[in-house]
Amino acid sequence: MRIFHSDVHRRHAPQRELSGGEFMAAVETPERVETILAALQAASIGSLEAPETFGEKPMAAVHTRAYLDFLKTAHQDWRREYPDQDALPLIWPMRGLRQRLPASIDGRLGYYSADAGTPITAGSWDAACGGVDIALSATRAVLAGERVSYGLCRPPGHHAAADLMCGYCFLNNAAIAAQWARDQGAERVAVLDVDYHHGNGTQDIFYARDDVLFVSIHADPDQEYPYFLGFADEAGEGRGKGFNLNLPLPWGTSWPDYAGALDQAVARIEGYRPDILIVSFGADTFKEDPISRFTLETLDFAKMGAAIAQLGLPTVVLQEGGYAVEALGTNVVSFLTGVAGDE
Ligand code: OKP
Ligand code: ZN
Repeated sequence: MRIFHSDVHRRHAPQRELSGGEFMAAVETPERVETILAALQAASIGSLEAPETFGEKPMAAVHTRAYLDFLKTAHQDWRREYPDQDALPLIWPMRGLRQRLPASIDGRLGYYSADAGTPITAGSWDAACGGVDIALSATRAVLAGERVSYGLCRPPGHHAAADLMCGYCFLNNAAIAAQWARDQGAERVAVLDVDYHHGNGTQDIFYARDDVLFVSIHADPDQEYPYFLGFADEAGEGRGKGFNLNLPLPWGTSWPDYAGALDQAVARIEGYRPDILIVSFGADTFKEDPISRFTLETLDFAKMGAAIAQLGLPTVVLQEGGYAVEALGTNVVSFLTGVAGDE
């Protein structure tokens, strides 16, 4: 298995995040990647490679130009107004307010975000671009004939929409990879999102399209972040009707119920006959995850991977969440071992 990683993610290292009404130590940290790398090396599960550079064009096929330009200078613009703090929004253009882009950095932060839980630091843009390069390098490897590749993306991407940052995500690595695979000639692309949280950004980006199927298993948004998307009745719209499948599960879900949902997800993907499968993999379904409430165990990730491997599809695994840092590397290796099968 070809594995892609780089150190540029370290440039995104928010110290604190706003959660539960107070500033807490950030959970989406550079240590996440370090522990995964260490476990990958110990397991000698594949070759570690540096990503190639793809530039902004593949990003602009998914995100708006205005959003990319905002992100690129957001922290610099913020620093003209504020001392050395991470940039955070505090007001959004919600019901009854104008959908109009203001000049002020506070206004623009609100316009281009969906929550106050996604701090922008001086190096966030560079780190996010590095994540995209990793995702695209992993996708290129599979398009070139590798059966499975893994992109150790950080920051994660699946909450980011065309012009919204959200839930620790800035650029939607999986969506950019899916679109790029289409542009490289893949006719049908399936995205399977098994992160604990619904991939609202990915769903939104492809909601009206039938050339990218989005299937997600996640915590019920009635109980869990992102709260405002990810319900079972969201099936797609227009040409995309029938090409979005949400399988929400309640807090406390353990392997037997999870496996049932995974069977449905796999059956839907099989019926779609995609040329390539992109997996948004989050290990935050783990029982000890500090911000999540499913109860999967380390060996369940291997079963999850094996169920996905049964599809026999060219498969790109991209890292999303997973915050139980001590077990994170082991959980990722468990999953990848399952996906790799007998290779
Ligand atoms: C990103 B990914 C907890 C707040 C949680 C955002 C969670 C984002 C998860 N009090 N805020 O899907 O793993
Ligand atoms: Zn998550």
